[in-house]
Amino acid sequence: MKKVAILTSVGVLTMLAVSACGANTSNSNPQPATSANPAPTANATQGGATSNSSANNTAASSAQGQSATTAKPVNLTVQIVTGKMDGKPGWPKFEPADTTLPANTVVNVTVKDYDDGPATVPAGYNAVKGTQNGTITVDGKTVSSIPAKDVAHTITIPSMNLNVPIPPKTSAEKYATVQFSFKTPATPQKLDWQCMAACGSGSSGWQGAMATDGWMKGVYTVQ
Ligand SMILES: [Cu+2]
Repeated sequence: MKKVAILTSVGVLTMLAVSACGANTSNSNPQPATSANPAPTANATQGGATSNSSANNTAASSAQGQSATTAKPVNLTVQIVTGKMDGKPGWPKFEPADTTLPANTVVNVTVKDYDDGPATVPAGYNAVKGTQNGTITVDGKTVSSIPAKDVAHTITIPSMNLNVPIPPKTSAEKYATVQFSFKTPATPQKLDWQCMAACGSGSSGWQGAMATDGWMKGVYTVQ
């Protein structure tokens, strides 16, 4: 009796997952179910919601339960270019500094740092925080922090308690590669990020690029 119930619910979940995928590819409107169920908007963008209202309750709960495994990660590649490269000497720059990310989704970030000089960070900002597993990879090697003297830039999102230290490139490489993953919040919002390594201008190093949107700070819009 119990076995039958489990098998049946697995079957239902499988069918829902299949139909959800079908709905996702055939319907580009990302929010078909907001009127029926306003809470899981993030799930709606994953294709968890079907337009069939009779299946709404089950669809919503199955999408919730499966979001960890069925939500498709997205990739984000970010370059850190030097002032020489971006035509504004002394102004290193993240490209892009502003971007849009889906809610409730794992983002696989690849940072290519062309900058070869370290900068001073406040205590603690050499440690990794808020990523999946609490780690990053630097040129393929998994670490949970880098030496403070080896930090060139950071990607720091205070509202998520996320901090990713980024080392300068070595003379042997074209750029340093840092990779990490993090999960976006479930609800749409703007995530302000800031580099915390004093790589700008002025006596503190916190002016110029550090204080300017689009250079060492920006906004990730979660929707
Ligand atoms: Cu910086």
